[in-house]
Amino acid sequence: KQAALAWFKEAKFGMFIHWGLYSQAGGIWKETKINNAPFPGPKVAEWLMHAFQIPREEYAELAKTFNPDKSFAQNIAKLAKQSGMKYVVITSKHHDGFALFDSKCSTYDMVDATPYKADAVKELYEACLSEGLDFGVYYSHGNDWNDGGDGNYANVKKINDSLGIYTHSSGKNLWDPSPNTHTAYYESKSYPQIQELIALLPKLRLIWFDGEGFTTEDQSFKFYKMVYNTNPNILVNRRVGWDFGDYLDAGDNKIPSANDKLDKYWETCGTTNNSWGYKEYDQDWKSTKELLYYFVDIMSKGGNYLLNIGPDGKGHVPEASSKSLLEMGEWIAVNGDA
Ligand code: FUL
Repeated sequence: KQAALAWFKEAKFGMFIHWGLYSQAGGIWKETKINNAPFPGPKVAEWLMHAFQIPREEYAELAKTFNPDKSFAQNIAKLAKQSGMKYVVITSKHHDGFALFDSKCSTYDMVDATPYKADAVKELYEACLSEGLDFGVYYSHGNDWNDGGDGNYANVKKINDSLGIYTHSSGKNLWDPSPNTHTAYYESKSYPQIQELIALLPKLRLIWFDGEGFTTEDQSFKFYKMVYNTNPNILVNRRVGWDFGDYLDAGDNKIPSANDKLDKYWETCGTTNNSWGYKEYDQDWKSTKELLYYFVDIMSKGGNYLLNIGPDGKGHVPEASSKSLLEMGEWIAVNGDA
């Protein structure tokens, strides 16, 4: 993977995009802000289904109105380019289980379930390549609140307990779990969707896995190996689980201190307000100066900065964040990223 890692090291600054069915709700469900949601867990907008424990069928209704502007891909690719970024990583499937690409093994996707009827991942991929940007996908393998078989949690916990292995419960759909077993979900959806993405996007640079807490060592290794065997040029992040990733991350919005023993290849992913997905009422934006401070800090320690945007349901990027990103781009054009 040396060539792929050399690309990563050189790329330095990327755009993270959290976008999906939840983007339409903007962090508000039936007039209640997610910060006041009744159930425990993260209060970021993409956790809408979890925070309000929305039944799967009811949440899936959001697909019927998910119809972004056709220009979303060009606009976002252009924004990334002008902001001095070298690559883009979009949530091809977040924890809610909905795929933004045309999946053959599930109908819970952009083409089969929305009035948009087109493959949003492929469209963004093409727009990025034509801007000279590289492309990666985020994929929540561990968590899938629609198909993830979290109803099997009790059994998994029993087995793990007998082996002395800790079982994460946070982030699981225990309010309306699919009847699948977790293993059946991997076999019928998760593994095949990874293969689909690799086939769909021949120049894919990286897969940003997430939700490793419910993944066994064998399963994590299978994901890692599957990517390698299909296209060895694709990088895999640490969150594939069990230390199989090609590079490390410092944690969400975390920058390691200069005294930390830093691995050669690492990344900080960060938000521009306090949510990854679009949260209509969160106006607590980081200033351009603050973002540039993080940028310089990360660059000086040899890391990559994956800076997030959360477009709304139409695919529009909140003005405050696009403005800051463009100002960062102006600064980088003058001062460079090295
Ligand atoms: C976390 C997720 O739970 C968040 O929703 C977000 O995607 C962040 C980047 O990673 O694990």
